Amino acid sequence: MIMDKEKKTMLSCVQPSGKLTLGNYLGAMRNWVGLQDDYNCIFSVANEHAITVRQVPAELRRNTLEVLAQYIACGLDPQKTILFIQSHVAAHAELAWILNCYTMFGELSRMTQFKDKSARHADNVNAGLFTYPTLMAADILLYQADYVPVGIDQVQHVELTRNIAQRFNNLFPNTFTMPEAYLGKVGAKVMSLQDPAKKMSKSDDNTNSFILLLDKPEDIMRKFKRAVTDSDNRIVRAEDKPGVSNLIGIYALATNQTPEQVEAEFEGKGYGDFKTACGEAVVEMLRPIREGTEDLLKNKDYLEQVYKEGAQQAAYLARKTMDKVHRKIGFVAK
Ligand code: ATP
Ligand code: LTN
Repeated sequence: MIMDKEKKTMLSCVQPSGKLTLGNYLGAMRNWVGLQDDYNCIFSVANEHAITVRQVPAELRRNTLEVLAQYIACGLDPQKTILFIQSHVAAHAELAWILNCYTMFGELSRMTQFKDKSARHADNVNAGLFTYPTLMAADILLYQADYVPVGIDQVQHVELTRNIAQRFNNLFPNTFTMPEAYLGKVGAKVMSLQDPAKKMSKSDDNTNSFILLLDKPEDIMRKFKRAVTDSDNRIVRAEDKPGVSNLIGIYALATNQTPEQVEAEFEGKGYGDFKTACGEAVVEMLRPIREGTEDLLKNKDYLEQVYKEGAQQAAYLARKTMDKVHRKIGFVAK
C-alpha cells in the first residue's frame, strides 16, 4: 500500500490477549472494513500490549496469527491496508520509551483501564501495565495518524495521547499530528449476554457471556438461548430491559436493519423465537469469517507474507517519525 497524501490516516490495533468476540467485531473490525477506500489505513496486532498481563507463550503466538487471519477474513485487504504485528516494528518500543519521559505519573494513574486491570490482576501490577498508554500513544503518533477508530472504552487513552502530543509539540513544534478518536456510529458497546450491565469481554470468566468469532454454530445458538432477558416477554428496547435491548442491537446489526424494524418484526412474538432468530442471524454473519479464518490459518506462508510486507511498510513510515523525534530532542544522528 502506498500512502496517499490526499487521504487522512487511520490507525488502530487489537490485543491478541485471547479470542476475539462479537463485541470486537461489531465495535471495531466491521467498522474498519468500510474505511479502507477513503483513508490510509494501518491496523496492527498489539502483542506488546498483551504481555502487560501474563500470557502462555504458545497461546500468544497462536492468538497473534489468529487475530491477523481474522482481520483478513473480516474484509481488511492487505493490498489496500497495512497489516502487521506490533513487535515486528521496533520503533513502537523505542518511541514509547521517549514518550514515557514526557508523560506524567499522575496522568497514567488516572487511567480507568489501569485501575480496572490492576484490581483484576492484583498479583501482577507491573510497570508495563502502568505505562501501557504511552505504548499506545507511540502506536498512534509514529504513523502521524489523524483518526483512531476504537470503542468507547479506549477514548480516554486517545485523549491522553493528544495531551502527550500537545506537550511534545509545545516543546518541539510540528513533530506529531494531533490524533482524534473515531467512534463508529453503531456497535460501540456490545454488552455481555449474561450480565447486560457489563460490556461483552473476551476475558470474562463466564464463557456464556460472549460469542467468539470462531465459535461453532451450535455454541452460538446455545449461548443466545441462555442469554439473560427479563420476565415480561416483550421485544422492545427500554432502560429496564438491558438484556433484550442488547439482543435487539445485535440482531439489527446482523441483519442490517434498524432497531425499530426489529421491534416491528417481533411484535407479538416471544423471547424463544427471538433468541433463535438472533442465534441464526449471528451464525450466518460469522460463518464466512470463521471459515475464512480457518482457511487462512492453514496457509501460514500467506499470513507470513502479509505480516512481513506490512511490517516493512510500517517500519519505513515509523523510521521517518523516529528520525525526526531524535533530531528534535537532541539525540546524535547515527
Ligand atoms: P478485554 O475484553 O480483554 O477487556 P478488549 O476486547 O476490550 O479486551 P481489545 O481486544 O484490545 O480489548 O479491543 C479491540 C477493540 O474492540 C477496541 O477498539 C475496543 O474498543 C473494541 N471492543 C472491545 N469490546 C467491545 C464491546 N463489547 N463492544 C464494542 N467494542 C468493543
Ligand atoms: N488499547 C487498545 C488496543 C490498542 C490500540 C492501540 C487501539 C493498542 N494500541 C493503538 C488503538 C490505537 C485496547 O485495549 N483495546
